[in-house]
Amino acid sequence: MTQQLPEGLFKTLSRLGLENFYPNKLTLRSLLEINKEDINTNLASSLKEIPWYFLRNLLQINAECRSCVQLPANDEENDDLFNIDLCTAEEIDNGINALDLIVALFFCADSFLQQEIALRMSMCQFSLPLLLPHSNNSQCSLMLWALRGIVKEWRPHSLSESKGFIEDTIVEANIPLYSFVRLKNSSLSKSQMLNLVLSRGQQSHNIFMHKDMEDRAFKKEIANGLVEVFWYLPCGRENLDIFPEPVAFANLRGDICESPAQFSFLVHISTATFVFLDKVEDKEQESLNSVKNMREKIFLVVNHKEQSDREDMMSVKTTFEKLDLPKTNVIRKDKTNNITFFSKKLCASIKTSLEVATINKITTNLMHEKATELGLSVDETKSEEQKKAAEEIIEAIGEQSILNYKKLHLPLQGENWKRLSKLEIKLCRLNDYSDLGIEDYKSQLQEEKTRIKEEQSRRDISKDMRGFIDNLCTSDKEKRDFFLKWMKLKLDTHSRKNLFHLRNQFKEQCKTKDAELIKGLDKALLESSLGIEHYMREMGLIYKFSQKPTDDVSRLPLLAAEMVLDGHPLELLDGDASNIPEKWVSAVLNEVHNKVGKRSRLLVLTVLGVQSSGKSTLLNTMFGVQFPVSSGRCTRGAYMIFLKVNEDYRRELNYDFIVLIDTEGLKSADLAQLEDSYEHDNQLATFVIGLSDIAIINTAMENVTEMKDILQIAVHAFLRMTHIGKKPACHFVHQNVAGVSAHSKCIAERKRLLDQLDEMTQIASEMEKQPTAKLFTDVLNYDMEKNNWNIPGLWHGTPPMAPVNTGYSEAVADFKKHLLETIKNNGNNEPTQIPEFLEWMTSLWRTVKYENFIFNFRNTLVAHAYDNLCKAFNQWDWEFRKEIHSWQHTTEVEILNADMDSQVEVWNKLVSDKKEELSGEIKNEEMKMNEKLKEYFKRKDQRVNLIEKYKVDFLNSIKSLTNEIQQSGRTKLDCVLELKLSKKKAEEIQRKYRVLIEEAVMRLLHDCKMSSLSDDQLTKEFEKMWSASTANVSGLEERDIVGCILKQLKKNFSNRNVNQELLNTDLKKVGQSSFRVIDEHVDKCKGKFVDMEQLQIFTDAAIKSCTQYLSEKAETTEDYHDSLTKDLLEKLDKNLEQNYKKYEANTKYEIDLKLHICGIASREFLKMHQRFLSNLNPHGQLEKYKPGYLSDFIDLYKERDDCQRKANDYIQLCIKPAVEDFINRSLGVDIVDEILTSHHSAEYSSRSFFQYSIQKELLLKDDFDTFVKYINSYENFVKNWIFQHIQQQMTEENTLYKLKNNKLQVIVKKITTAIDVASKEPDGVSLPNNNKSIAKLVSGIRENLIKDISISVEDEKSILFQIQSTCHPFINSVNMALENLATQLRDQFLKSEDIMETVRKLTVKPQEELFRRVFGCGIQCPFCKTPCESGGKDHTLHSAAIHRPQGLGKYKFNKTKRLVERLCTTEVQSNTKFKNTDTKGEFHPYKDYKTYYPDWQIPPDATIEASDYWKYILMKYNNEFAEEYEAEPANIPEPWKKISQEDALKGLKDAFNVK
Ligand SMILES: Nc1nc2c(ncn2[C@@H]2O[C@H](COP(=O)(O)OP(=O)(O)O)[C@@H](O)[C@H]2O)c(=O)[nH]1
Ligand SMILES: [Mg+2]
Ligand SMILES: [Zn+2]
Ligand SMILES: [Zn+2]
Repeated sequence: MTQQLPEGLFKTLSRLGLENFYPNKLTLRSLLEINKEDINTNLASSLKEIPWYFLRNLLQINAECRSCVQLPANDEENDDLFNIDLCTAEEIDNGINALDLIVALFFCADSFLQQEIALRMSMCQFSLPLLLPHSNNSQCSLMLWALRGIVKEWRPHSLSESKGFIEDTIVEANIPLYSFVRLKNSSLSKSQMLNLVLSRGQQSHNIFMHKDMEDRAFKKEIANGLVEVFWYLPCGRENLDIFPEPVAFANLRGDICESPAQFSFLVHISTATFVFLDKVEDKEQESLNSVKNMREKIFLVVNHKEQSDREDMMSVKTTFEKLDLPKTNVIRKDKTNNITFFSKKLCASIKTSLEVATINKITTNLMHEKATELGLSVDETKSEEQKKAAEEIIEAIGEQSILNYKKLHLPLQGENWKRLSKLEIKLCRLNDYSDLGIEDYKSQLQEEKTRIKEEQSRRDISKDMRGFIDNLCTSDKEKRDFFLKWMKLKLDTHSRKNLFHLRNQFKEQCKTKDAELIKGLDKALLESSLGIEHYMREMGLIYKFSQKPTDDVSRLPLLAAEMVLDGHPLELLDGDASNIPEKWVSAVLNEVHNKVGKRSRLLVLTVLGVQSSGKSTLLNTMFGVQFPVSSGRCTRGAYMIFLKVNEDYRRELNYDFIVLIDTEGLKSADLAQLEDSYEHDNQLATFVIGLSDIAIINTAMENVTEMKDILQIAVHAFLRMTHIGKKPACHFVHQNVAGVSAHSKCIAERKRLLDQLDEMTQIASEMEKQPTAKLFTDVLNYDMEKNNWNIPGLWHGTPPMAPVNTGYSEAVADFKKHLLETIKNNGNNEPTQIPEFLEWMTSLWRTVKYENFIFNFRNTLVAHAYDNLCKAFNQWDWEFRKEIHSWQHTTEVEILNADMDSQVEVWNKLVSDKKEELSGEIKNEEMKMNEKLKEYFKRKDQRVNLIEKYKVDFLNSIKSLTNEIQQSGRTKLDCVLELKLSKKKAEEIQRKYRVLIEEAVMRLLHDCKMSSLSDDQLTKEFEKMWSASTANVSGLEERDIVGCILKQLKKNFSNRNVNQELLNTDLKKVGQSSFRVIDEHVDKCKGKFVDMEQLQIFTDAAIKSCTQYLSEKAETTEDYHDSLTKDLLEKLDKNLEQNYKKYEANTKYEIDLKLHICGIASREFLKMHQRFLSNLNPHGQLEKYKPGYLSDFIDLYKERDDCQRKANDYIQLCIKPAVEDFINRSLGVDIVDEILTSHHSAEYSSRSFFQYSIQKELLLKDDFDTFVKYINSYENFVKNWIFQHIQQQMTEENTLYKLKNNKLQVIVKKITTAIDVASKEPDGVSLPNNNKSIAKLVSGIRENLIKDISISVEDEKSILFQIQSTCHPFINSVNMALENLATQLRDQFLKSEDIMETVRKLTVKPQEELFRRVFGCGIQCPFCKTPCESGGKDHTLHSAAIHRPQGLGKYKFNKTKRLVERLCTTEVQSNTKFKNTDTKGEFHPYKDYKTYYPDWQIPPDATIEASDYWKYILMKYNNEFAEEYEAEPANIPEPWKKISQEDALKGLKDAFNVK
């Protein structure tokens, strides 16, 4: 391609580095990408940079962009002044002719970029190309298409009076054209002359480029033959306007002989053609002759120079005669009059010619025709087909009203759609239900919704819509873009014509402030507007409502996705209906997500501000996009444009797209008087701010009250966002602030602004019932310096002739640069991808529809983030506990192994040292956990920013976790000490008798040696002796458990003024029968409402929970300890504290209740103590050794080797219990670990998932009794559930056996090693093989195991009594016996089936660990009794994913006794009221439940299906529940009856975000 280019063109293009873009390969799309260069403000430093610099600046409407054609002079290389070669070479490389640059860019730009360039050039008030020379000069083209996008407003003097104005596409506006051309010899510059003609006062501006503009002029290489055009437009003020009517000027570059076609074309379409000349050459004569038939239109402008020779003047004269020109058609510039004077003369003559009424005005048709006739090409022909297609659709509109047309052809967005939107709001507000029950009302609305949806889905796609879609469905993107552009152009023209009057009327009426009229007009305007967006909206609705999408319909999202990626705007919020087509937007954006390979990190940038404050202009200037700009738009809503980030820039910026959201219709001054506008604005602002990463608040300082309103709205929105964890960056843009002093002046202004914002924040936070925010900076990261931007006014002068202010463009560019840089440096948070964006969109919109935004926000992203944190927290929690359990284990063994002969004080000291150590240990773990939490909140992948506000909860949880562990750890140490003391007592007794027995055995042996006796006889003798010696063995003394408990109870009341006498009851007698609440238990003051029944229910539950605790404790093999009673009473206190105050129960109640419970406790604990003592009982211990002593006796008598038997006894009686103890102490942790890593681990991972698992299981099990248990004895139910679960898990694949066996192996190995070590002297030599070494060996073994297990010395002594063997055989025997023990235990493990039994004996109880993990705070919803499932140990707010119909929590209507079918989640959004004991029987609105239950968070259900689960349960077991609760069955709303089990399960899954 490039080879065929003419040399000149090729040279120019390649100098500019554009050769690869020729022809028309440079796309607008590619220029819209966010680029590294966007923040580059350096001047172009090489020729190849020039085009890009120019385009970048032009797209930002910087009127200085043309100055880049000249590179900065390179002084250093220029020191050789006289080197001529060098000079010229440099000249060439140093710049380019500006016209060449523009022509080159038009050659390379695609049709859409051409339009964009033209539009921006026109905003800069540059001349525009009308005819573009073709490279090979064979054909030039008329740039109708390129100019079509330009729309201007002006006020001709004929309309000055009426203040009317005209708005039109400039090329279609029928404006008279004056052409300026020149001959080869012409010394006057037409461009300069035109600039002079068109300049007036301040508005002097280089519209046309001319030689004198630059220091050095560069020769035109390719721009000859270019015709530029410029439109002069009046503003309607005599003193400012040069011409009273619009006038167009054309300027042909190069002389006419070079471009005869252009010349001829211009003469044909112009009102007048001015030919500039000094003299006429022969060839030119011919050219001029060719237009002789239009000679009246030709004017010769002759420069009469001083030294002009006669010959030149003669040539002019000849021409004049030959053409037979009227005399007035020659204008002579004399040497005396200067150029300005001459320009005035020219101007005057144009003015006169304008006054001629019959002046011919050009039309696009005429231009098109002439161009074709003269063999010029027209750029528009390329898209002829699409033009026709668009016209066809427009023609179909015809003369009918737009309203009518829309009804027929775009029916889906009509009344039904609006009604549907209203219904959705109603469903969220539930305000005007009448006599219907609220659930019924809700269902009714739901049904209407369904009906409308069905109705909508039955409509066929209209012919026009089909046409529209068909035209978009082309694989050729260019064709599609052409079609869209044509549609837009045609629709705009159509609307302009139709809306003109309405708009003017509207403007008039706004002054009168007649709200009714304004409302009417506003409606009329909305109804009459029709743009592409309406067709696109319809497309979305077709998709939304189609129930069984055909192929045609299901490919629509893909189509729209392509368009989004091409930079077309997508409607996000339909402001007409106040709704978002969620399904459609999601489908489209998901397609986008897929199309970009699921890498769609979005940066969302929104601009908010008063209508017509220049928001769209700002975005357009900043990013080169085309949001509709106009002073009279009447659309509302929000549109978004996706801008790709350039491939190379993505890594750096960390985003793939920048999404711009432009809002329309916010706080439009005219509409402010309409009633619902404030709410509408609030919705819009909250919604878009919630979606944004960056929000720009655009203010035009002109109107302070308007600005205040907008700020107020924004502050509300920001406040809401902090609550839900979003913190968009916020920038204030102050428009129309200029001047150098602005900055310093503004410091005061800004301070004032900040003060105002602070004030608004306070007001807003009170309104939102979130009074924590005091300052604006509490809500946002706001920096007075960095977040305020002053932007000078857009226009430099008075429109329409004013160019864009360079200051404006530069300030905007600066702002953009700053934004991109901060984005780049702000890599903290994980960027949002499309799916998350959609999630936000849905949840924000859902919440916006409710009145109480803050309390109603629900978002699965937040829920997920929270759930993940809970999971992590649970894991840390367990790690913490495990660490402490393990420490505890070692310490307990250590204490038990402490020297038995020491004084009690020594042990006390040991234990208190250990308590210190424990504190240190715990502190350490606490620190670790805090660190983990901190680290977690630094993570980038968990969306921690959303859950920032829960951080405090979790920090507190760590604290209370620490306290709890500390407490229980200390108690355990106390218990061990207690155990040790009891053991000591037992052993002392045991020792006494052992010595006695052993002496007796020796005596007996001595006696018997005299005679020879059989085994039987020996045994008999032994028995006699045994009975005699052990006859008086005393048992251990029983402690006064009842007394202990009573003491604790008194202690519990010690700080309070109660009659101690009351407490001196005989505990043994109380608590035998059930506890009844009596009148003396409550203070029945006047007017107070006390519900005795509720108090009884509460009391029963409290007692139940205590007895549960008691039986758990009493089951263990441990001894009673005072801390158990203390814990019990504390538990009860906590329960009372949370609940009983509201029942007005008094101290007598408390005393009676506590006595009752302590009575039960005294019996349980006594049993426990007795069992413990009987396990330790010295008599029993001695009996254990009886067979041993007997064997010893016989063996001694017979002088048999006792080695093997002794070794076996040693293992069985000393080692085995220790081994079992070891397993019991450590197995609990292993079981928990096992369950937490098994395939069921998820169920315990977080409270909400646990709830989900249980409820799912319940549903599938489908058993009424289980439901009753779950609802009414929740705690118990959960415990049983867990226990059963453990049982099941432990049985599966012999898990328990495996775990036990693992432990066994560990300890056996340790023992083996201990034996090995003990069998050697410290220097490694074996112990001598004698009898004495055995004692050494045995105590050696014990000492080696001192950290692992505890072996009783007393037992050892019994076994080693009179051992005869020598050491080495004994060692062998011990090893063998140990092996046997292992086998024996293994067999025992395999056989043992009672897992419950095993689990009960464990020191660390797995069921308790798991229960603690999932049970949470145990608080239940005050309305429906659903348990709280918030995470952490301490949380500020209780919450539950789904609530239940209140009847399930035993609520019934007073009158009818029917179960209440209402859901708290519905009531909190309605106007209903409740009364209960908390409200002292007064009615209180549900909406303000926080007054009574500030620590509950009950948001409305996200969807109507969310509570299907419990609706289904109530529906299914309505009668059973009624019977169970002694009530009448609930009134089930009709639609609930259609809910199936699958629906219920689905609702459950949705509510818990389980996929
Ligand atoms: N005088 C003046 N006009 C402006 C300025 N910014 C925008 N405009 C014009 O105000 C009108 C409305 O602008 P637009 O961007 O559509 O405002 P939006 O409704 O906030 O999006 C357009 O005609 C703009 O040309 C400005 O700073 N000064
Ligand atoms: Mg706008
Ligand atoms: Zn509830
Ligand atoms: Zn809670």
